[in-house]
Amino acid sequence: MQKVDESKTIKVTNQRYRQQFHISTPGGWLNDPNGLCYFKGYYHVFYQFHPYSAEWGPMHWGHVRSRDLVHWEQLPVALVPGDPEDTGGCFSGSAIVKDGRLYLIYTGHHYFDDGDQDHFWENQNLAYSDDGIHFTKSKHNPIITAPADNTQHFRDPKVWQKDGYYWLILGSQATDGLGRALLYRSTNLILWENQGPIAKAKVADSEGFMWECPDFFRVNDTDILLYSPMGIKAVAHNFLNVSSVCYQAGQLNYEQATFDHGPFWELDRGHNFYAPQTFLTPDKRRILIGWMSSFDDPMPEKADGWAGCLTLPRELHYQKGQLLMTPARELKNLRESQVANEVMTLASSYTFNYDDQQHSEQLITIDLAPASITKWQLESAGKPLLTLVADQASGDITIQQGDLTPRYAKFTGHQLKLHLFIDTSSVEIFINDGETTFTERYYADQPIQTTVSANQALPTQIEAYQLA
Ligand code: DQQ
Repeated sequence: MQKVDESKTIKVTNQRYRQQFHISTPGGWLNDPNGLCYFKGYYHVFYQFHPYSAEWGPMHWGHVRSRDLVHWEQLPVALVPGDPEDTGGCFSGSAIVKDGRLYLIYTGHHYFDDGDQDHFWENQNLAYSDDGIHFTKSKHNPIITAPADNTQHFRDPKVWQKDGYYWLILGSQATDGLGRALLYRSTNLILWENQGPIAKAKVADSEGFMWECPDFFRVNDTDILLYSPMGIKAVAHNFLNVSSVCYQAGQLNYEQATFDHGPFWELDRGHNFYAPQTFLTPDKRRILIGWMSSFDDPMPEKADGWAGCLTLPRELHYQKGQLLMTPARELKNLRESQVANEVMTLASSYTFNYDDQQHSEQLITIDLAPASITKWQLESAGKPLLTLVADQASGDITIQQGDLTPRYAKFTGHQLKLHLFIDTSSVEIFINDGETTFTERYYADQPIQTTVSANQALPTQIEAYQLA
């Protein structure tokens, strides 16, 4: 395998936006989470990584591991591109443990030699490791090449095991220009049979011209296809990011390779969420981690030699026809001390008054009344950086991030429960037990203050924790 040229890697020059408890690079660019798994006593997370600049470039696989899903240790780069089957990049993929060995299945990206970045082809490859640190690319590569009815978009394998077979779902664009998810089957991870598409867009503008980063898993007796479609045009308050994250719920018939599924829904309603991937913990919880950005987001941290981070791990649940995300229970281990615990009537405004709000967790439960309008705000140097407004009468939740256009969600019920994780340059907001999430970045050059307010007196409970 090629090696990273350590003399050319970019270094972090300013700590001002560095995250405290989110996975980010030691310096350089990060995008999708890859290869989420549990192997020999560690959780492993890999990520799309460009170590030589804070911009996207030839993709490597960066690597961290953790004993507890909360504290992460950087490891050497796992995959370096430039070998014959990944000349232009080691693109996204996934991991599986077989016979005590950790396997990575990833996309080899290749450019045609004409200088046009849109002129490429892709295949799928295998690498393995016995210690979970050092990886060898398989001599069998490539293990999958694109079928005849596919365009150049053919990437992001997600692998799992069921009923004596390995299964794999791939992001694809059919030659008719529509995004789809292709199912493959294998007995040995090397030879794969194409089972055909299990789901496909009907119209590119409303369902996507390419489905990136597909994932397929079962939660609460329901099969979920999760994917990141490109090219869906905004409709009212939906699909406002440059690319979306959607899911469809149903039942997969493995023998016939047919997926009987319902409509597709957007997963997270925030500005900064893309390309998530899931895995199963040893105690069988389905955990999701996403990229907390997207390609067109402003990222002021680039000036400091790094770019992008991953979301916190989130537990998935499927209830009442909806995929819910809640913070992984392990995140309680980040709590250092309780800094607020109040039962009160929220009359106009409450200001959190502990010191380091930039590394904290807040839980706010408000009993709503007809026509109540409640607001949570993060500001710095007198300037609002994030503002969330919940309007009981319309059922609208709106979030404003700086000068960007707002994002929206709907809510119902008599309570508004906000669960927030604030890190140096991000806020993840879990609403009403995971019915809605907003994933957001912010950039403050002065300490921040957070407030919650209402247009009328509302019974409210507030808890906050300093996070280490
Ligand atoms: N990012 C990877 C691709 C994937 C895209 C390249 C999604 O494999 O489709 O960095 O962000």
